[in-house]
Amino acid sequence: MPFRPDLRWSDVTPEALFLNRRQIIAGAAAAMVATPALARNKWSVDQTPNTFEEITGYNNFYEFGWGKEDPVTYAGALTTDPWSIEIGGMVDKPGRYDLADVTKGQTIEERIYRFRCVEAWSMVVPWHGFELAGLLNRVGVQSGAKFVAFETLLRPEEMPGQRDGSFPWPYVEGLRLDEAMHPLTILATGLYDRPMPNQNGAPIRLVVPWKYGFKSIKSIVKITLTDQMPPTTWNILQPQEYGFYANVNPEVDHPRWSQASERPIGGGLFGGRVDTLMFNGYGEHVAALYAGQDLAADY
Ligand SMILES: Nc1nc2c(c(=O)[nH]1)N[C@H]1C(S)=C(S)[C@@H](COP(=O)(O)O)O[C@H]1N2
Ligand SMILES: [Mo]
Repeated sequence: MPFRPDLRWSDVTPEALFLNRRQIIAGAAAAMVATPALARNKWSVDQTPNTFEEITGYNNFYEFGWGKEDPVTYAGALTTDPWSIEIGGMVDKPGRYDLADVTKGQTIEERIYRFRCVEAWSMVVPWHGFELAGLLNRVGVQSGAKFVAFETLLRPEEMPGQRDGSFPWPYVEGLRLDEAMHPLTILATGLYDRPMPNQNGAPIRLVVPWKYGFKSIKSIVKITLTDQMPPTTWNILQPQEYGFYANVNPEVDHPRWSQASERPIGGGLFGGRVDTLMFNGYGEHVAALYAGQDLAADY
């Protein structure tokens, strides 16, 4: 997001060099198998994660500015403790839940997920988190609820980007209830065995790995169950470019650039583009959610 694919010189690196890099990485991955931090669970991809520096130094968090390095530069000022989430709408136990209460009883797992931004860059991130379904089941989703709406903190004193009044703050996102209940959908509280860095959405953010990155809303303070499709920030701003679903789809281009390939961050000297996978490679788990839908219309 938002206005251009961020092309770099590394995008034009010849494919032969990229293949060479894959061999180097394969060797590095083999050497790391014994590291406990990389223990796999069934939802994790078998790919070497990006470095901590890459994941925490190149971000989109417009509350802190429009540049990729604004979040790492300015997000340190965000107060993340105390933190609570207001959970409401069509739930049995609405209320304001302290962060400790939100995570209570949930199993925090490592999930190594691919992450694909709609701008056509990608990373592999070793998140720590728990299934959103665990929290929704605990608060009790009422029958008739069809969607989950999320909202980010509104705090312009600490978030310089929010002083830009032309943007419809706070950042809002939403999922259909079946998407929200899917085991791949997590609330992440950390990465690389550390609490979530502020620039990545401390203290708790959504991660939906088969959708474009903008769905994975950061620093959540409100979750609402509803029977109406909720408004979402990028759809409000540019509805013809960003839909509600935003499933990663190499066959449906953004009106201003192709989504057929992506630039893995950290490609460096040998970096090149790789093919983007349908549902970001998670199709075997999520394609059934969209049976009968026209994904070109429901983009
Ligand atoms: N509140 C909020 N959440 C957000 C954003 C944002 O600007 N504000 N940016 C989104 C976009 S466009 C992307 S690609 C991812 C980036 O996550 P990362 O910085 O952890 O890689 O966060 C998403 N969540
Ligand atoms: Mo993004």
